[in-house]
Amino acid sequence: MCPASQQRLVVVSNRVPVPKDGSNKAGGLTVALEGALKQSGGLWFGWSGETVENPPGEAKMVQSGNITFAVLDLTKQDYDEYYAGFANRALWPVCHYRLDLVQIERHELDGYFRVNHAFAASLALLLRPDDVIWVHDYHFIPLASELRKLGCKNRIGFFLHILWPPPDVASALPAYGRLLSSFGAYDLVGFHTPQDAENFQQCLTRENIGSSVGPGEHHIDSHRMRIGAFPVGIDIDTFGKMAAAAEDNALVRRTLKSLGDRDLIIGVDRLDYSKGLKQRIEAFSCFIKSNPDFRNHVTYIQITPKSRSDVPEYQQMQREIAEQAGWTNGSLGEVDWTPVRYVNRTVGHSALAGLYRMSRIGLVTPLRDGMNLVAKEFVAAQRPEDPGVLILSRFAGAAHELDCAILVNPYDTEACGAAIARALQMPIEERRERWATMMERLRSNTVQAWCQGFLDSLRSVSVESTGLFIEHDTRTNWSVPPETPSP
Ligand code: GDG
Repeated sequence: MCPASQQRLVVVSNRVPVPKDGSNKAGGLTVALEGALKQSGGLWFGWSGETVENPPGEAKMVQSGNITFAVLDLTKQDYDEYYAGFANRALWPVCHYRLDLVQIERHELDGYFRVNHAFAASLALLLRPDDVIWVHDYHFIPLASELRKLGCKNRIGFFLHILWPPPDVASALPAYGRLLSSFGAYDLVGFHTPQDAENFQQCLTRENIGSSVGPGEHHIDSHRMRIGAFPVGIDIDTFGKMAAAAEDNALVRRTLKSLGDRDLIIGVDRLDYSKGLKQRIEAFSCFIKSNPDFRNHVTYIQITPKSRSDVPEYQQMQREIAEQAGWTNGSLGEVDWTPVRYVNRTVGHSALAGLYRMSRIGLVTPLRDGMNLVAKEFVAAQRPEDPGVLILSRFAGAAHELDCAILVNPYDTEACGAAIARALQMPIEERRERWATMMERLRSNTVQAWCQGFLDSLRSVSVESTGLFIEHDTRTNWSVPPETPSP
C-alpha cells in the first residue's frame, strides 16, 4: 500500500474540464481540484457533455501532464432521464426547498440509477486498489454503492455542492429511503454548512438507517461513515489581483463610461429559480419607489447566463424574469436612464472581477443556496480603501462565514429595498470594517484549504472500515437498478 500522500486521487463530477486548445477558462474550484490531482497524479472522470446515439461503454481519455481526463458520452434518453430529469427536476428542487416544482417520473428515477450504474462500471475498469475517490454532487449520489457492488474497496468520499434539507422536506424525494441508504457506501460525506450536515444525519436517524454515534459519525452495520461541514472557499489572492488588473479591461472601462456618475449595483447568477431574481428586481423597484432621490443616480446590472434551458421550469422562468426587468424599466425608467440592465450572457472572468470592483453594492439574494461563490468573489474583488457593500441572503451558505454583510430575508422585498438604501449611505469606516472582517474569514478558508481539508479527512479514514457496505432498502420496494449498462 502506498503512503497516503502518494495515493492517486480520482475525482468524479458530472462535467469534466477536459483541456482544449490550451485555453484556460477554469474557475477557482476547477483549478483547486486540478492542483490536488497534480500533487499525486490523478484521474478526473465524468460526463463528456455530449449525447450520441450509441455511446461506447469505455471512457474517452485525454492525458495532460500527470492528470488523465476520462469521459463518457450519454444517450439522449440518459441525458433526459438522469440529468434533465431526476437530477434537475427532482433532486435540485427538493434540495432547494421547492417542493412545488418537483416532478416525479418513475422512468427518470430508473434512468438516474441506470446512468450511475454505467458510470461505476466504466470507472471500475480504471481504478487501482490504492486510489482515493472523491465524488462530487447530486448527480452521483449512488455511485459509491454501485462501485461497492462491483467489489471496490477504495476510500470513497462525497461532497454535496447544494443544500441538504431537513427530513420533512428531503422525504419528498422519490426513492428517498433507497437514495439515503446508498450514501452509506461513502466513507466521508461533506456539506457546505453544519446545518446541512445536521439535516442529513437527522434524515438517516429518522429513516432508521444505521445509528448515529454522535455528530459527524454514523455507523451502518460495521461501516463507519463520517459526516462533516467543509465550506468551499475561493482563491482570494488570485481573484483580488485579477480584479485590480481588470480596471483596465475594455468592457469594464466601457461600462464605467456608460454609467456616468451613477452608482453601480451588481448581481451575478446563473439563471435559476433558486437565485431569487424576481424578488431581487422587485426589491430594487421598492428601493427606487421609496427613495426617489436616487432616481437616475444608480444602475442595477444583473448578469445572468442561461442555464438548463431544456428543463421546462427554466424556460418559463426565463420569460418571467425578462418580462419583469422590461416592465420595471418601462415603469421606472427615464429617456436617459435604464434602471435595470438585464444581461443573459456570460461575461469573461476578468471583466466580471472588474465589474465587482467598481460596484457600490453586490446584491446576492438567493432564496436558497448551498454556498454562493459570487458573494465571496465580490468581497475579494473590492478596493481596500473604498470597498463596496455586500447585501447577502441569510439563506445562502455563505452567510455563515460572511455575517458582516448586510444579511437580508430575500422574500421580504421591502426590507431588501431598505438594505439597498442603507448600503448606499453607509459611512466609509463601517464599509471598511465590515469588509476587513469578511476578508479575514475568506483568507482563513481558501478553496485550496477546502480541498486539502476534505482529502485529509478522507485519507485519514481507516482502511479496515471501507468496503463493508451493505445496501439497505427497508422502506421502499423500488426495484433494484438494472444490471446492464445503458445502451
Ligand atoms: C453550486 C451551488 C455552490 C456566473 N456567471 C458568470 C460566471 N459565473 C460564476 C461565478 C461563480 C459561479 O459561476 C457560480 O457559483 P455559485 O456558487 O454562485 O452558484 P452555482 O452555479 O449554483 O453552484 C452553490 C457552488 O456549487 C460551489 O460549491 O456555491 O451553492 O449551487 O464562480 O463567478 N463566471 C463568468 N461569467 C459569468 O457570466 N466567467
